[in-house]
Amino acid sequence: MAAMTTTIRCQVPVAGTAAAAAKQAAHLAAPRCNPLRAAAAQRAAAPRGLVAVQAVAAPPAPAAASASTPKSNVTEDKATQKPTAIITGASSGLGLNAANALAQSGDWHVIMACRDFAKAERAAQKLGMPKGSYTVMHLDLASLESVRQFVQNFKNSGRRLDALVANAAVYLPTAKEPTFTADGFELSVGTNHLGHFLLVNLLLEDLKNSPKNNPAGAPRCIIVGSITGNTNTLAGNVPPKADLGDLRGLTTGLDGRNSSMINGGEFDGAKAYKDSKVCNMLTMRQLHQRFHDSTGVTFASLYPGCIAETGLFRNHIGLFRTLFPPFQKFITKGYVSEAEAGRRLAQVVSDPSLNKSGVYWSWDNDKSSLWFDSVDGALENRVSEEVSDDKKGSKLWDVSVKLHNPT
Ligand code: LMG
Ligand code: NDP
Ligand code: PMR
Repeated sequence: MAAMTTTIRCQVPVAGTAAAAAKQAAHLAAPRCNPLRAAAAQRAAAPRGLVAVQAVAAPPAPAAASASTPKSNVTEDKATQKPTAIITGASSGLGLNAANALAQSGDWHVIMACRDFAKAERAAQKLGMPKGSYTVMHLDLASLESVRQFVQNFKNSGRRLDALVANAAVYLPTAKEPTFTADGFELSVGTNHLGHFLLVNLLLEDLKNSPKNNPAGAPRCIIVGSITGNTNTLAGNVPPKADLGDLRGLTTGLDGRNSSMINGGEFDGAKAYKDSKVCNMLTMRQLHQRFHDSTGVTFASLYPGCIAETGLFRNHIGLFRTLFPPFQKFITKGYVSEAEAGRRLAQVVSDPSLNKSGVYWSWDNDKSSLWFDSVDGALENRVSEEVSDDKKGSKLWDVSVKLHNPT
């Protein structure tokens, strides 16, 4: 194992076994070698690869802790610790309100995985989240190195992991030109999909090893999706529509040299966001198919409703931000408050009745259901043709693995 560094060749994992999950994680643990940053990556490659591979293969060794990877601060036996949920992007909107709902329940310890420490702490205090019910940890999904460092820090903390929520996202509807993550991926797909893809893979083993005595009954991994990525809905038909095509842009690196869009087309920020949501839902379905049986982890996605006042729209024009909430409240009736959306996400994390894996959950705001299989207000929803295309999902998985670990 110790020989695994960036030089390892990417192998497509054998689907459906826990060993495959561990192997997959070990491959992904090696840092991506961006040609533009080859020198820097080379300098940092060996130690980082080794640390991450060790962490995946065996329990973290406290002796290896350094200033940036703190020593275990939880010494209690994992089985007696409070169940722990990691929520990315918990400094505002949906993630913050879900963190609040879980923390206030008294049943969960929440790790708020955020790029802006101070903002997250202020937000938690403003909502009155009880001291000791949460920990803020640094995570910038726009940097794969930060993702790996976060995982290392979490493992070193000695905490158990019962739920992982991939919630953070950026939406850049007015951008004329693409911007890129530290690793050179278009920012929306790089953050919303590729950062989370690595995070989930590196933490799958911890979820699998969860002591299982949590309110949900089994460990859960939730990836937030959306209606706008599903073209079987009216909202999903507002242009520009999501469409991953044959993934030719993603295959060539999404770095703007060939294309910054997954389908190889011209840059469009609104489309890139919707495409990233398709990736989120496809990834959830792939995780379910590859790992549910072997790990016992429940994988799910959701559309929590249109939370029209969150920070997601910070980059939209002022007129949109003014008109969008009343439009959703009074015309589409798709509006939901941040607090209610947070409760919905918390329900998907913690409600024992929502234990079905591979599901995309939604709620019917006015209760006149178009959908089916109602469980405690949450409905098992249909996804679009593209999101239910498991061949495409499998290809997305393989290309995403390669992007994290190119040969
Ligand atoms: C782009 O604009 C933006 O340019 C981009 O920045 C990004 O935001 C992107 O998708 C996000 O949208 C899209 C633009 C063009 O839409 C608009 O926002 C313009 C507003 C047009 C106003 C129309 C009148 C509506 C009356 C309400 C007025 C109240 C307040 C307005 C509030 C505005 C905020 C939203 O969009 C269009 O082209 C307009 C038409 C889009 C309708 C598409 C519907 C297609 C339906 C096809 C049927 C599909 C069947 C599906 C079946 C599902 C059944 C379950
Ligand atoms: P917000 O902008 O309020 O929250 C997004 C969060 O993601 C923020 O905490 C933000 O951090 C964080 N974030 C952004 N970039 C990064 C990064 N590089 N690293 C770490 N964290 C990052 O939006 P919402 O609450 O609306 O969005 C949350 C989720 O809900 C998203 O997945 C979105 O797609 C989904 N969603 C939203 C809907 C809506 O109507 N709003 C509808 C359907 C789905 P910071 O505070 O530092 O900016
Ligand atoms: Mg949309 C019919 C219901 C409906 C719902 C539930 C949403 C949700 N939207 C609906 C309809 C419409 N929207 C219609 C008819 C229009 C044309 C006027 C419209 C427009 C629109 C715009 C311009 N809607 C938007 C935008 C955005 O910029 C948002 C977006 O697409 O971000 C990617 C958005 C959204 N509409 C929604 C939801 C949930 C969004 C937020 C995006 C998301 O998180 O997926």
